[in-house]
Amino acid sequence: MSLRKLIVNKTMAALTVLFTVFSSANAFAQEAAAAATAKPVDMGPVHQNALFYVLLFLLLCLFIAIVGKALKVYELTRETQGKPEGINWNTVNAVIFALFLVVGLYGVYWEYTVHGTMISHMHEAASEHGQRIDEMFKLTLIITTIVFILTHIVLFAFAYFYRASDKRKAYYYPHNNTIEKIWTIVPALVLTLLVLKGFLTWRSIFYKVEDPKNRAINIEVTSSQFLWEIRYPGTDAIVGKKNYKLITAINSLGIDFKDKNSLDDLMAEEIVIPVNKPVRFILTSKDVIHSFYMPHFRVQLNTVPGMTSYFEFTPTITTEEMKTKLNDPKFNYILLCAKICGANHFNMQKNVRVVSEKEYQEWLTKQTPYLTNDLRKAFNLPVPVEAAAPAATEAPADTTATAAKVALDVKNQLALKK
Ligand SMILES: [Cu+2]
Repeated sequence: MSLRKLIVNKTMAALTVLFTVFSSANAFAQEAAAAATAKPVDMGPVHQNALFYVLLFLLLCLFIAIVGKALKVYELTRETQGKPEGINWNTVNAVIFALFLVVGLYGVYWEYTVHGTMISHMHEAASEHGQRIDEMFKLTLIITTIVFILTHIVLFAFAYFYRASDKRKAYYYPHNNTIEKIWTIVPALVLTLLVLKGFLTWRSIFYKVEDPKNRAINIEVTSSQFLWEIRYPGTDAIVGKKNYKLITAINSLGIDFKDKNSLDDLMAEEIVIPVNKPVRFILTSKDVIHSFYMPHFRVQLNTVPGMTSYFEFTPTITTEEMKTKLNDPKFNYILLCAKICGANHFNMQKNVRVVSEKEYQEWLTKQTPYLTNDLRKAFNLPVPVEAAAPAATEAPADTTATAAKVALDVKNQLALKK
């Protein structure tokens, strides 16, 4: 069979296939239209099906393959007829490169304007060190954006202007020491500056010299699946020791009450901190790694089981000031977990309130001590008389239940000592 006949046959076959596809699609469409008028079909959930997208992708591939084949047939026909090449693929590729550049740069612009505004939802940093972190973010973003745009313009414009052409011959240019030096030294310098700035910022945040006149308030935060437990130090300003071996039903943090510093420790439902005073968070975890994340203060540090980490910072804007600044009466600072730690990870949230020193002191007096009467009994500590009296008037069933629990805890403690 001659090539010409083969092509004619192929063209005929392709046309037949296209005709069949078109007519059957038409028939399906008519059928569907008939069905639609008879009984409306709910097409809503079809978009939620992964198979729908797989089929859509395959259909797209098929479409591209058909177009490709049709073009190939066209090219071969021209070749057999002795006509010059119909499509200059070098130009096509060059134009696609140029289009890619324009569309890509528009995508960058779109990202910066649409998603970039999300950065402004973070508002200004509400802590001293936060401004330094923001500066670093901005500087890095500016430098990388400039480099990104320039290099991409050069990359794609080069592919467009220097596409293969019969009119010119490629120039052999294998090596240039000057260019090599420039593109090695310039990035090295810029990166060194960025890393150095990052290093110095890190040091200024994590290696503070303590000012004895302005000591930080210690607050202990313990993470577990899926909650934060917050302990304040009480009047002695020191949070007492704890030991995971002492964890029981009534002592969920495993606090060691043999340590005198533990006796006045307070438990809080929310984090309340005074403005313009340094606070030092003592971070631990009971089960997996969580991440202590307070975005408005630019604070984030992992809480790791088996080790204690610290984050000290100074909040600079009270919650009330922020509410007026943002004109948002519902605004609240927040503590989140920034580590995907399990199924209810999303639930690890706590309110954070920044208040005046006076409000802070008032709030502190209202917090409940960690040391309950049950715990006093468990640790063989004297139970205050006024507290012991109401317990006696309790329903007998409750008293026995509590007594049994205490006995069990004492047993646990004894077992641990062994
Ligand atoms: Cu978590």
